[in-house]
Amino acid sequence: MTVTTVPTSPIEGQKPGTSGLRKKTAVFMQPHYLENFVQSIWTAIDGVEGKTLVLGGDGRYFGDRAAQVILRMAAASGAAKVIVGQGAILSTPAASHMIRLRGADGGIIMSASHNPGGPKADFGVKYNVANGGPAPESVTARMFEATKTISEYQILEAQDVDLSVIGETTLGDMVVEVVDPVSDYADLMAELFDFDAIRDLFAGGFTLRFDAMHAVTGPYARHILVDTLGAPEDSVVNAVPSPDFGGGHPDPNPIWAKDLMDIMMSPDGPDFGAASDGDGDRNMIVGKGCYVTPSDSLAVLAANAHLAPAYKDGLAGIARSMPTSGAADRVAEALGVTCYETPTGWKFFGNLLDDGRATLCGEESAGTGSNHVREKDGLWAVLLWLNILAVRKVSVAEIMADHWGRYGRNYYSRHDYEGVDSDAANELMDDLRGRLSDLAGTTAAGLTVTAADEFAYDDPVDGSHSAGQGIRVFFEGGARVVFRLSGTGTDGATLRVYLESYETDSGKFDVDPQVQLQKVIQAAGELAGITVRTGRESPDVIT
Ligand code: G16
Repeated sequence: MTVTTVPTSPIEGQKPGTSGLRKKTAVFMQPHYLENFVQSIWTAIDGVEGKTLVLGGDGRYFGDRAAQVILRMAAASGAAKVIVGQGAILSTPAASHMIRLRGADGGIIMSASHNPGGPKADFGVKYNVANGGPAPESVTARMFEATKTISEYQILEAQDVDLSVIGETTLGDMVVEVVDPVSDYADLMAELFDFDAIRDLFAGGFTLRFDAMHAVTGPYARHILVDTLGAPEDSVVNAVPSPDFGGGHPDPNPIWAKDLMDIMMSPDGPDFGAASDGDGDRNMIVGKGCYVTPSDSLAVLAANAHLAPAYKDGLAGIARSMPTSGAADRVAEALGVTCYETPTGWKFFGNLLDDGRATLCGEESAGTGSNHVREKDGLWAVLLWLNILAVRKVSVAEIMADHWGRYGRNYYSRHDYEGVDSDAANELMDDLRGRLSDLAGTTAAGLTVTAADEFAYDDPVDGSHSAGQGIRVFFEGGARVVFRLSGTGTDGATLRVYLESYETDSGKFDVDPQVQLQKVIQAAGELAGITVRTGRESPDVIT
């Protein structure tokens, strides 16, 4: 087999975003596009010679072809071994676990996460480092630099590797090991949680609906929830991964998982509902008649984690992304541990987890996880909830009422304006930025601004500094609005407006968040001139 050196030239726009490089599938399928980026990953990590990598993805369109290219490029550049999920499938948390379990040097995950898949939708590639977590900014910056100067890449001339058969084979001098994508991950979950208690819960008639959204968690959820824990077969729905996610949008929120929401809000709905996204790292939690926001879910999991074997000795600390609500901070305070506030992006939790400063992490964008891997983990969150419910023997609604009674309720909502003209979105942010120092003391929608700034983060472990991470406006009474442009979209710009207020009056714990937050919503619109600048009267997605 021969190694071919292919001349190429830089392709614009290969800058990794919040989570790897995400583009339209057709863009990724252009000549040299994937190859340029993969070679740039090799450059950023000082080559792959002699290294062991993990490779997998969420099964979306083009993943099978991309896997063959990545394997041939790894072989051409001297990698010793690539461990691949059967059929090129690995959920993001399972890939993170595999990297750690096998002591691999890193891994490539082919996914655009919650973005739709298919020839007209999105594809993505991200690199995870040896701790199992997303490459930190220093590494992604080197990747981007390499994409700007690349002049050639190396690829092996070879036939496709059969990724449907578990076992070892070789590609040139490189070993390719095809592994079952589910079993190691399932073993880890069995170590963390009290599976006997969850089995008893189901045996006692507890009902569950897990919506895999035609994405990667289907096989994982079937194996763990149905085959191992005894949930009825029909508890896991949309469980067969498809390259275009059944034509759907595999984002577990009340909009895109509306079927699940409708069932959970019906009088004869199951006791517990959950959904996960394209690559299995996000989760949505719903009780009967009770949606749990991701921010609240993090707080409840933190307050109750000691009920699961893995966390019985308590938490070293909690970490949340800045736009996530302050609900977890109140739990951290009660537990006497630190709650770290990081920029959006799971990569920022890596150092805190590695350094033993945080045990649980979470984000408003439907991500929760712990130090068991270095990615957020959808099924892990579902299992921790089930473990807690199995021990406490109360409903989700009762857990929430109890939680708010103790800590107060952080009302929370995120309004997304999608596909906004990029220049208009940038001008909106620039204009706000320019007025930040003048906002304190002014009022908007009758709310007085107490402080306003642009969030920046100094990593307490490696001292790295990340600026420009979202504009925050604080109001009297504990309300807050955050403005940020998404780093994961592929169409124009997505303006995210994060809205929060705090309530301690238990008589006001059951208000519709959109009603409770009405003034904050109005203030956000006034402060940023959202309608004028974006031309939108209302958000596209409300979570
Ligand atoms: C990724 C990141 C998350 C982030 C989310 C949204 O999630 O891993 O940390 O919160 O994107 O980011 P943005 O607001 O920039 O779009 P995923 O599930 O898409 O990989």
